[in-house]
Amino acid sequence: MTLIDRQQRERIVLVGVAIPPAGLDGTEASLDELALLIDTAGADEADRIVQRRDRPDPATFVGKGKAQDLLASCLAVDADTVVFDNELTPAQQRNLEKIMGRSVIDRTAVILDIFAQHAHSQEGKLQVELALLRYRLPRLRGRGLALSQQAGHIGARGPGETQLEVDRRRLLRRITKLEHDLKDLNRNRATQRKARRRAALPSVALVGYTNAGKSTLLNRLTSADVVVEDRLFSTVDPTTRRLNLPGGETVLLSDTVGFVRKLPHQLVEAFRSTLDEVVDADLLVHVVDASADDPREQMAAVRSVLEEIGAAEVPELLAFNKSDIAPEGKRLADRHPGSVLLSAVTGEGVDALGTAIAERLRALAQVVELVVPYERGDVLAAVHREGEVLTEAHGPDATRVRARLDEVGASRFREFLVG
Ligand SMILES: Nc1nc2c(ncn2[C@@H]2O[C@H](COP(=O)(O)OP(=O)(O)OP(=O)(O)O)[C@@H](O)[C@H]2O)c(=O)[nH]1
Ligand SMILES: [Mg+2]
Repeated sequence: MTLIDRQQRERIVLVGVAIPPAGLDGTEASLDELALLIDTAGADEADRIVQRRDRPDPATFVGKGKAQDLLASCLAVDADTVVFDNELTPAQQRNLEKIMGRSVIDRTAVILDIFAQHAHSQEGKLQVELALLRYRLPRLRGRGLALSQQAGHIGARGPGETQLEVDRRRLLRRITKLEHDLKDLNRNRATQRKARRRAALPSVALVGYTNAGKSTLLNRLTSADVVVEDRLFSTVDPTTRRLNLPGGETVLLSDTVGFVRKLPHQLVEAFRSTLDEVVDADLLVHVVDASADDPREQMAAVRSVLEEIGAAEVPELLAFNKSDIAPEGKRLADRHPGSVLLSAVTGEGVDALGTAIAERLRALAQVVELVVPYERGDVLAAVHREGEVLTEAHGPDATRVRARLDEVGASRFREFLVG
């Protein structure tokens, strides 16, 4: 199921192509991250090649000359695999493998590989497998005509059908099965979410760049025992815990998968249901590693993933973490009004975060009471859609609703408010 051989540490040549608007600096930074990713996947960087191009070569991504340089580098360092930071089309990948005589993969494959290693829950495993198969499907290649001309088992293989078609069909069948199984699990998850909403507990999701300290913070806040590691994508399976805030309120706090630059869209698709926890949250705590080389770039990467999954509108509270090892932490926090500076390891600032979460939630939602006449089913539906209905009682000619609404909602339904 994996793409990188873990029996031994493979030697890898990294390739980054700067295509405008990306500059060489950004490409180097992205390659540094790719080096961390392949290290997490269990391999070592043996060499790296950077090129600037206006557009990718349709056949080989890099130009002809650069492809020869790349081959020379592979031979010089005795590389096992070449990893492109840019996403390759199946045809480019095939052509490059022919030239290099070794496997050529891209960043997407590396990330999928790490996820495959780290998924433990049933749902997580299915999601990763689905993402991997969708990545593989267009990359299936024939095993040559010789195989395809062999007589198949009677009934199993039609005349002249190639091994490639058989493989393709098998893959497609598996994909359909996975989609089906995941749909069942999704239904469960949606039911759980509804139950939580009925319990009327606000939900808060920890989001952020991979390795920012989300799991450490969840553990610190709720004494959960989520795995914490100094490597990328430690968390693939989300965990939710109850958290009691300083003001006495209880909220549900979820840990989620970390984000990274260029998170593969196959993964975002496959993890849709997990990521719905983020989309449906009342508040996001965006955890930022204040000790990172470029925290602002990581924040931008996180926000672009949030946008991609449709969570751009969810209110966000910035939490600058690792204050114990980040000399720049204070300056960062000052530059972002309303943010909190903390250390999930030493506990410094963690209480302040709890207070900030409670304040933000209070500002976001107030519990109001409405009386909606039966003929205004439209209003009742809108309240359900926009707010969180806590109780509903049916009188002789109207419904009495207690609901949590934000300020905008509360003013929109002004004429139905009571008390
Ligand atoms: N010095 C310091 N290290 C921290 C702090 N918070 C987390 N770490 C370390 O940062 C590393 C990553 O922490 P995790 O909690 O696994 O990070 P994460 O955001 O859950 O990462 P993924 O699940 O991989 O996305 C671990 O080695 C932690 O010990 C902190 O406040 N200070
Ligand atoms: Mg984690």
